[in-house]
Amino acid sequence: MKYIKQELTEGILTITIQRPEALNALSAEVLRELEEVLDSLSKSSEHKVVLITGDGKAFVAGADIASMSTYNEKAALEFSQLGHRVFEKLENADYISIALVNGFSLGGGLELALACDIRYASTKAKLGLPEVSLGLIPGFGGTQRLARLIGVGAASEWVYSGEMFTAEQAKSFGVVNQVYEPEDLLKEGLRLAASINSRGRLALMTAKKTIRSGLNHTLSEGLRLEEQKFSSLFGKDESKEGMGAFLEKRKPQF
Ligand code: DAK
Repeated sequence: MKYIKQELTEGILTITIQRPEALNALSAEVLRELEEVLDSLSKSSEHKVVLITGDGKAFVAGADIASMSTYNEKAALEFSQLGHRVFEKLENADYISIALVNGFSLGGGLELALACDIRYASTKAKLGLPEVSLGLIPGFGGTQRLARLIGVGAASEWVYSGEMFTAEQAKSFGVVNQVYEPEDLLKEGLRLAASINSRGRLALMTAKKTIRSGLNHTLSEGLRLEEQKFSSLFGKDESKEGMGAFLEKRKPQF
């Protein structure tokens, strides 16, 4: 693969977007490679948690402006559909994804992070949706996922101003979960990943699906969904082991 590196550290997979000469900007080629990696991960069902980061000083500085500048409406629609398809695969994947936002995370780069389940950022990160400064709007889910994550008012500030925010500001908006010094980002990401990895896969995936589907329902429908998903775990090997281990005062083996 030219643009995506995959690395295992203590059993945890890190996917690195690697196109540093363009600050890891997402061209169609980069998106297709990412899709290939996501497809192979979902086929193998090997990982409960995956880290995603960028090489060099950027996480991802956006969709590739050089390619986009040549697009007509049809090509732009195809590009947007490609991005949506890839990011939806990530969002709905059978593992928990953690974005390690090591640097610039702009436009499509922030949208990639928003499709992940959890975001940790380095103090060096700068985040934003600068599309309006290019005469565009976010095209890989930014208008929808950011508003769902932080609310319409806050998302409106990000989308309409096109400004870049520091990692601390992004944390205060709720865009990122935690902020760490650059040298600690991977270590903290691996620590969180190891914690998630020690939990039961079925419980993790059921929780993820319940949170994600709940967003598309009313509260009352979401609560009914939770009843169903919660009860579906009873009688399963995993919950027998989890509750049994608690009662036997030992660590569960998932
Ligand atoms: N695309 C292509 N190349 C990029 C890039 C990008 N998004 N960002 C940076 N680069 C390239 C630069 O052109 C430069 O290339 P060379 O000149 O060396 O060949 C190299 O990366 C290093 O960048 P700089 O020299 O600019 O580095 P600085 O540290 O000075 O500045 C920066 C870093 C991140 C502030 C700056 O590079 C910058 O402002 N980059 C653009 C950020 C941006 O506007 N990102 C949002 C892109 S728009 C849609 C689908 C998707 C989208 C919208 C619609 N539909 C199809 C409807 C999504 C849109 C976006 O993501």
